[in-house]
Amino acid sequence: MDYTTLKTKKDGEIAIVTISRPDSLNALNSTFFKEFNAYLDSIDKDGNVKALVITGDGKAFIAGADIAEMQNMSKDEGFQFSKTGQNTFLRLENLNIPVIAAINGYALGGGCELALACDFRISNNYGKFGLPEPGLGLIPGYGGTQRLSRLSGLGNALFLSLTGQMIDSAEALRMGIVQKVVDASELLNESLDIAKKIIVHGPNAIIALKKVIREGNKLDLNKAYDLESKEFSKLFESDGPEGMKAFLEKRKPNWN
Ligand code: CO8
Repeated sequence: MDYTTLKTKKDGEIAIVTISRPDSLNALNSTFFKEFNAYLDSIDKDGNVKALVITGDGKAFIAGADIAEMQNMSKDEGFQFSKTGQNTFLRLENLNIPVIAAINGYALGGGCELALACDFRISNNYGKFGLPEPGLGLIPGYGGTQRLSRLSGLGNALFLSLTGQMIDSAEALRMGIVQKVVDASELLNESLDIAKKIIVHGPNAIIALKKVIREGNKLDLNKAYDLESKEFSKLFESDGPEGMKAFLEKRKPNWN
């Protein structure tokens, strides 16, 4: 498929997608959501993608949902636009491969929300984060109100969303919103290096980790421990035997 809002490529088994609407700082519109879902379909079909890196074209990661498209929406259209975004970002969050946001500039509103749906975030020193929606008379509508408070705590979520204040990457690191800050020239290489370190691990262990950490976070603690034991034990019938055998034989595991 030819995309108008995305640039896609692969580095070995790692897919890289660049959100590309530079004239509007990569603002998310309906076409983006259609194309991004088609792109996720293509990753599923490919069968040989082990990690996904998401970045933005130009000086922005994503400056939010497209305000020009939203301004004339009715209440019902606004609800639908919010649900489309929520469903897309839930799909992203639930992919069974690691997803890294490589944040190259403004990550505002819906752009910050997309980053929050990734497994973790690497930012360059130009990264800027914020939820400026209340200044537009809106609130975040792609799951960001819930993800930010779970990631960074109620105080930080309320502070950032009520003030609409933009913070830099150092502050985002301090709040636990990004996990690493690197020089601008290193952003993509560093993100790919991290992805490469992850994908040598047992593929079923990666799926189990994402499931246990993400689902466990929503459960009562005892139920979360049960989920951990269940997923841990299942690995004794998939990646575990080969991983442990390879360690004892002082060789790299062959996950096939
Ligand atoms: N939507 C549409 N166009 C945008 C957006 C956006 N979010 N952000 C920037 N643009 C456009 C500008 O209008 C401008 O277009 P033009 O050249 O035609 O005038 C172009 O991009 C360049 O932008 P600026 O000239 O403003 O660039 P600056 O470097 O001066 O400023 C900023 C950069 C600070 C990022 C500034 O552009 C800005 O404040 N952008 C808006 C940020 C924002 O408010 N984002 C939140 C949007 S709302 C949202 O995301 C809600 C998500 C939940 C939706 C739920 C569904 C209903």
